[in-house]
Amino acid sequence: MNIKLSDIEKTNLYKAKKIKIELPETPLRYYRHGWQSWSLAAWTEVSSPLPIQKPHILHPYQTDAVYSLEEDPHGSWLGAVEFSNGKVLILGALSTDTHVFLKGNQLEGRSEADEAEWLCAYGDEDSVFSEYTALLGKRFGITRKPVSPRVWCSWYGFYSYITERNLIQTIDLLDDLPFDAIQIDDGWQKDIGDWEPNEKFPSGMASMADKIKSTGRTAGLWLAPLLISNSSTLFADHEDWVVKDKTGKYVTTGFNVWGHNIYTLDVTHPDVISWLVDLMSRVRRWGFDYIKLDFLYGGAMNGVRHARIPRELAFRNVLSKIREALGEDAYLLTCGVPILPALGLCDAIRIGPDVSHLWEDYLFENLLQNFSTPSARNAIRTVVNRLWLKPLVHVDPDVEYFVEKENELEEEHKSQLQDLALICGFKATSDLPQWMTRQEREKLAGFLKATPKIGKIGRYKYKIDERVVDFSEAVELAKPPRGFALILRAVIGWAGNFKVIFNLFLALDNVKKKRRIGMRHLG
Ligand code: 9PG
Repeated sequence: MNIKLSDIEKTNLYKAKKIKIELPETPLRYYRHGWQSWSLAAWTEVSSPLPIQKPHILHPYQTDAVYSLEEDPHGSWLGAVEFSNGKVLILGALSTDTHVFLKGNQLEGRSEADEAEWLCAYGDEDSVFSEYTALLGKRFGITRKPVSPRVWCSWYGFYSYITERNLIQTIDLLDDLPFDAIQIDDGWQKDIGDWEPNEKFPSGMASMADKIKSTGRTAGLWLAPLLISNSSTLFADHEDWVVKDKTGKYVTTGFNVWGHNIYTLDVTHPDVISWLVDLMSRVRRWGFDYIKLDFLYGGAMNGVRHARIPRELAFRNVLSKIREALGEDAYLLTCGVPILPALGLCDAIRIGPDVSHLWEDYLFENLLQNFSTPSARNAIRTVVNRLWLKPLVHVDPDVEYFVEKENELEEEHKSQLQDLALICGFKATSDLPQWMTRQEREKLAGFLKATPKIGKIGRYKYKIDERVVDFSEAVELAKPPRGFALILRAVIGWAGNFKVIFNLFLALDNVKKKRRIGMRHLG
């Protein structure tokens, strides 16, 4: 289907497998919307398009691998362009399994499935995005929970070095801080796929949930239920549940964060679905009512599945079974999740990459122009650019920091994270009470209690009560490297594609993490 911008009165809906809108002039900027939580969402300059993301080994982790090598500006489900008159044209799908490209002076939407429904709207940025949001809400549904809980999450405090003993100590020290939920993150399980407590949790998960609930809070638990490690018992027992590609090779769901090869379960396999349903019921029986499901993109990756249905639809179907098994009364946060297919089926979505106690990561951001790796700045950029999702679902910007210990963020950067969380209306931290000074503890308590009035005054500018906050600097994308840095980038980008080198890099990162939380600090 071919349309001209002049055909678009204000708002139009079309049904097509492929739709092309001819633009009267080359737009100034393109709004690129990444596939899953950690993928970049940003307005990019059409005159200097972003290069193909490096290193390639990270593509399955950070992008929709099907489109990772596309050179034209592109994104998942929607794309928007900004013209010299400041007006914005949005092309947004109301169906899963769709992708948008900017090819010269054409905005093009494509569906991997059958005909998709598309919204084209032209006008003021906020109003065209609101029109899209309103239609998405009608088609996909919105969260029914009025507010999101204030969460203490274990990840950035303990990483996977969490133990029952340290957690109990932390819970006790959180004492009267106004958290509604305490969520145990990665590190409690036997293996990816074997969702039973490991030897660091000798009392078991029901006992941990009881401990949390005895403080009057909701117990939360992290799982990556769609992933499977080749080291797990699940893999040994059910190798046939794993998604393979057309040549019969396992689809790699990323590199081996947990020290093994990580694959993904076939979410269309009836036995996998029953296994997932059982798992969700077990977690509820243990006593967890706040559930963070992570690395969900695995369920929508390209591959051969039992049922031949479009990959994102397959994922949406299984998420709806998961939701049903958890029950509407559970609070479900999805993470590492393809955004559109999750709408209406969860209460909150992580809408950016991981934060970190570092503002930026020179190697990834400046040299490789990779904006999906953990850093405070990367998180802020993508979250600010995804705030249009707020009317549909609670938007999780990841955690905020308050303590100075083992944290390299400047006060100003910590404040930016905190302000963004106030704007999102989703508050969380992993700061260890063991590390807090009295003032830091008071600051955190004040933040958790605050309910300011939020107003938007520009693309990146907000008002929090009477205070103006501006994220314009944070969202800027690092310019492509020049001179020697360009050579360095080529070498590092190339070297990073070798598993051995990448694993070495990961091992070093782990040493740093372990040192940072060093159990010596915990007494
Ligand atoms: C637990 C964490 C936390 C965090 C999630 C997710 O290697 N990686 O590319 C990578 C990306 C994200 C990530 C971990 C590793 O973080 O966002 O909040 O739950 O998993 O493992």
